[in-house]
Amino acid sequence: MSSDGFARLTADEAAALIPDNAFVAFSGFTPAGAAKAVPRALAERAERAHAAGDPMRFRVLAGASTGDDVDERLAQAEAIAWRAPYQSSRTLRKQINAQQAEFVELHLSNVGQMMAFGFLPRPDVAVVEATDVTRDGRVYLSTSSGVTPTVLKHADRVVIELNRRHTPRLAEMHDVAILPTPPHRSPIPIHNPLDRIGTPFIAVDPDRIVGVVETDEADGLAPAAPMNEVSERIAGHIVEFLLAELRAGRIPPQFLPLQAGVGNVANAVLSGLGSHPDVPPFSMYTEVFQDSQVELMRSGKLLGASTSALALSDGLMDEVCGDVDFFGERIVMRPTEFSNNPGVIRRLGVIAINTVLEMDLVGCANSTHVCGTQVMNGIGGSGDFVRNSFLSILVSPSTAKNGAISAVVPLCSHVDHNEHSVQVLVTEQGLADLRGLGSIERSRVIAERCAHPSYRPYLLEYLESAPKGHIRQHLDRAFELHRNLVEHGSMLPEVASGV
Ligand code: 0RQ
Repeated sequence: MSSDGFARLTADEAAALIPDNAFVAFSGFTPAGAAKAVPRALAERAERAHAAGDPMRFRVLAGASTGDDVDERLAQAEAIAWRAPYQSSRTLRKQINAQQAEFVELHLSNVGQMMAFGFLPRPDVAVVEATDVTRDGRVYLSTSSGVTPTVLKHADRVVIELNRRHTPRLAEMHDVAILPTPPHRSPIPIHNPLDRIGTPFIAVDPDRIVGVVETDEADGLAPAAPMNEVSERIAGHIVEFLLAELRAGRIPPQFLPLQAGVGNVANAVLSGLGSHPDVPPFSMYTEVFQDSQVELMRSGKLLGASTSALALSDGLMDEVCGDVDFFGERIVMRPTEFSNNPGVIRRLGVIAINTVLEMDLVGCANSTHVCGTQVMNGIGGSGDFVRNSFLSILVSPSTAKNGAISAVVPLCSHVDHNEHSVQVLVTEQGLADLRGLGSIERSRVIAERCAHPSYRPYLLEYLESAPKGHIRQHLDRAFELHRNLVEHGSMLPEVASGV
């Protein structure tokens, strides 16, 4: 026994406590704070069971995507039967699209309350990475919060991965609270991104903690990909637009909190805003704190950030964890039901910038399904922000796969965000401000400003030749570009027609 009073287990011993078909909840929001040693051991155990002819698959939940040790490794072991609410693993994606694993895609803000309402089962086992656990059951989380507080509240049994790599001072960034179920809710008292409403730990009944596995491992996030010309051009359009809004007085002089999705474009927008002398210092209310934000915070341009995870590459994580005196008062890590809370996002007036796969002439957008059938990652937190933000900006390169795919299509093959929520669409070609436009005007602006020149004439012809209606659509041609792609490997009309 150690000073905290909990049994020390090897990862194999902890994995042996998890039976076939168990509902297992892992900590993690991106690779940040994800369980590591136990899911690896669980994958090996499943492989041994399969080799012996025995079934062994699990229902898996985490805050969002995870590190490779959870989704990728367990999927390689063919050990995931069911997954929610989001994933980004290549192997698991293939299995979901081949219907070998079930995938329940959810708005991330909803996951905790769906468990609390009984809409999702209670986890049989929670495997949670922490920096500390006390004899009376206080669990101090590591580099993410996600859905872990709710999972710890509801799981039958808890295994702690005590990761010595992360400083216990991460507690200074955590603000843990759990929403009560209706009718016992009251307004959430977050009036500024850095307001704190909870405690730095989660209190768990110590009798449910079945053991502690000691680890010493980094989250293993790779550094952000360098910006490219397309993302810089998209960022340029957004920065210009936001500055014009600021000058017109529609964005107040102190600016408004930003949310930016993951990836290249988000990095380019943040660095564009960060280096522009006319943009005042701003704050963020977002779900992941990423590499580009560290330097912005150091420079004083980023005043503070509310997030659900520190999704930082290892070197920058060391920098942040090594200077908690500076970062501790500028970063608040919250459970996703708060970081992505629709009411708080609307109250704060968040400006949301998210990436989509495709956008259509109606103003709808698809974040999740290629050609309406093949899931990429999931809706994640994008819906929480798109629907509730002060300004909702959706971006995409105008083409994918070397021009074979147009991101602007007559009708999205799957809709995650509809025209009632989407306000601004941006590609490297230009920016379509859809606020106040009727549907025909909106369609023209999207085709003219956002479509790639190789697809623009097709889209304009499609629109002008369509039967009149509040929305113009050719019911027989709406998916012609998608059919071209499936049948000829390219959406390009001339490839499809053999011209
Ligand atoms: O495929 O990697 O094989 O080349 O999709 O596309 O352009 O690299 O962009 O990595 O940002 O992903 C929407 C998936 C975009 C992501 C999506 C192909 C393209 C490439 C990836 P390859 P890019 P990204 C976070 C908010 C939903 C969740 C969310 C996502 C691959 O942003 O999952 O927003 N979003 N969370 O070639 C077929 C198309 C395609 C296409 C691109 N139309 N058809 N393939 N690709 N467009 C909120 C926070 O606060 C963080």
